[in-house]
Amino acid sequence: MAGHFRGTLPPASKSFPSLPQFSGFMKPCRFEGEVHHLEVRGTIPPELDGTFYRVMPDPQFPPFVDNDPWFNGDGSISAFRFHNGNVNFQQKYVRTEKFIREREAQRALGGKYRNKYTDAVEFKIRTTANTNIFYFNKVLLAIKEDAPPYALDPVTLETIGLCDFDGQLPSLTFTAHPKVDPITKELVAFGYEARGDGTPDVCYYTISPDGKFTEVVWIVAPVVGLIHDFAVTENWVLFPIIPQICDIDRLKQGGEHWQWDPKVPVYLGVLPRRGAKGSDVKWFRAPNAFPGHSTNAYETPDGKVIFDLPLTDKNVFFWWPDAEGNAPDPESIKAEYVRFTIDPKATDLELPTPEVILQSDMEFPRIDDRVAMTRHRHSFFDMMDPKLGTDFGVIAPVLGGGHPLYNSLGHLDHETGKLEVYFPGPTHMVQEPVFVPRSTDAPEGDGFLVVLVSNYATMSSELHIVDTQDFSSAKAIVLLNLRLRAGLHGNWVDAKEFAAE
Ligand code: V55
Ligand code: FE
Repeated sequence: MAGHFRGTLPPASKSFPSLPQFSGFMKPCRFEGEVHHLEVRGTIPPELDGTFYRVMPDPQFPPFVDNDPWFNGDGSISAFRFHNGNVNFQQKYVRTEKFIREREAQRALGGKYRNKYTDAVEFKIRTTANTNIFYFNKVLLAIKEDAPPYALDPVTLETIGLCDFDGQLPSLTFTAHPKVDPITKELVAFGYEARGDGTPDVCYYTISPDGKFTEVVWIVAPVVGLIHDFAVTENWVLFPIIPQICDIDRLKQGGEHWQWDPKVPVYLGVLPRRGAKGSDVKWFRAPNAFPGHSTNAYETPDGKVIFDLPLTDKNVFFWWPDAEGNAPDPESIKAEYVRFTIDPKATDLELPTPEVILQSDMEFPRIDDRVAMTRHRHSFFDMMDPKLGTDFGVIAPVLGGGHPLYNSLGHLDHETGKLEVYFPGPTHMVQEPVFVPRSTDAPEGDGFLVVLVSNYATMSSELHIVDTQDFSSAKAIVLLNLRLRAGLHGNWVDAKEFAAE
């Protein structure tokens, strides 16, 4: 086999390694198919008319590299289609180049996470498309931040092909966290390591609702760090850099893409959203920490930018340690909910200490996307609070591992400071919620959360439907009778959006 692989390729294994990320609930699922008319406990609100799409990393074949992390699995898309109180389920892998060639070869060919020098063959595009599934301009985009998206048919989940936006995509990469402007319907996005592995180049772009690239700005980051999520306001774009650093020589030697660097600050790039030059970017700094997913950002009347997100001083990606091999105990990683107030015009590049808006350990924040880029009053997120009554005795033996764990959902009213908590049950862990408004003109935050839940007593996945006006219990629990692994991101696409086209 001609390729980059430097050693002797080990024979193909028919079993997954006995490691936490391949054990218990994390055993690869690998199921493709459909189940119609899922069993429902309770009543699905009739207002829910649309599809909840989500993606999970799910390796098609056992890896030939050691200790392959959760993040390196092949992207598998789940669709839950809601109509008239009924839910149909469908699941399909993204037909990436890697997936197709591995199926032909009947074995893993891709090597380590984001290290092409460890592959068994040379790929044109080696992405797993495993991080987000996002509806834009009539197609689903299955995205991982190391490559362009793959376009999928929203109805059949069939892969249409790699999406370079008719040749307009200027960057080799595309963020897994693009943002839609709810007013202009533009897609605002970027790629980092945009000129190839280990390059400090970031390419910022805006795409019109019908798919034309408008703004394109190339900027240079102060370090080759991980820019997983970002934030957009009416007039500004923010790029937070996680201090996980890429070194091209380490990659060439077959090492990890990322290494935690406790000496690198959190850089926050601030760029004018429209009409900017690359040199207009300002790189603000905060002390070393791990900035998590962006809730949202918006501007105040006096021209400041508010940016809410989880933040922890620990390396959340504990499977990529620092140069000395140090990584935190996963159970010690707790992110607080913070608010940065940024003056984009400031000449002092040290950011003021952010305000802690919630001390509970939280991640995967979501808002009512109708207020994106403007002031949000409500946010919804995953929380871990062991005091809520999780039965770790039941869960621990079948948990597997290699990913963060959250046992509840939070709803923070940012105006009153009130926190509400939804607890799905003592043998349950939650994935990322999505918010669905009750109606087109419902007030901000009035609607439903749809969340995929892992039940470790039944070893099956469930969808919980929670009314944001009543966090005491779920309105409906949809039983899947299948075990889906820990996933990353999902989105709701309302039937009205399909109908509008
Ligand atoms: C993340 C996930 C990824 C990745 C980089 O959640 C960052 C963050 C599933 O893959 O490659
Ligand atoms: Fe993410």
